[in-house]
Amino acid sequence: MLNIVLFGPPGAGKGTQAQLLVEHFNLKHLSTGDMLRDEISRKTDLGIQAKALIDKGELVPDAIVCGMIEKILENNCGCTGFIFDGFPRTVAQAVALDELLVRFKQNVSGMLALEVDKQELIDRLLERGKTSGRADDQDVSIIENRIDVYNTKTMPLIDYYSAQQKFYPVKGVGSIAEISERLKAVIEGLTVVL
Ligand code: B4P
Repeated sequence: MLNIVLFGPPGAGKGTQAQLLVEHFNLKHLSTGDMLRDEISRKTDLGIQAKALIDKGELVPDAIVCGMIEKILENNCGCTGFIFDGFPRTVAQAVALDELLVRFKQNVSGMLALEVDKQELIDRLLERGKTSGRADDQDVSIIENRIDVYNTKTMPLIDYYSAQQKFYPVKGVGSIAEISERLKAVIEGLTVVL
């Protein structure tokens, strides 16, 4: 199985690229952001709790997102692999993911990190905010908080996956098609060594 962690700051293009990669490699797309927004739209207890945090640009507690991922993995053991989009976002989540995958005799094949500078991230998210209806995309101070949270809580994952020789930085600026080709080339290299 091919298990890809698609990594990067808010606005790096994770969701955009994941859509293209799942089709190309026939993988299952797991976006914790999409799952949380689904809970919010259904006004579940979890969604109400998550909305208060997401609207401020803060992370949702590890236990909540890890529980959601565990349920999906249990129900999809037969598929060819996963693209994890926006998960893990903390070292605790990465440890939990490794432990979960071991239970299914799997591991993370590689962590592909999209690299985009801060001003480009802000411009992309504000642009999306004009049409997405996402409160967290409409205010520069909330976007900046999301980037700060990424720098303090999520960036340490680069060391975590580097220590496992699974960290692959990818330039995240250019056309969507160009970036997709860069990611595919890295993933095709991974399948050779699997
Ligand atoms: P996410 O849904 O993961 O939101 P995101 O970080 O903004 O990434 P997204 O995938 O939406 O954006 P993308 O980079 O594709 O999370 C939302 C919130 O949920 C988090 O802030 C957090 O509160 C919570 N959450 C989610 N997962 C969690 C976890 N594991 N633990 C705790 N909390 C969690 O793209 C952005 C925009 O850029 C798009 O509009 C796209 O059109 C544009 N774009 C993409 N590629 C481009 C390119 N090459 N050129 C120009 N524009 C491009």
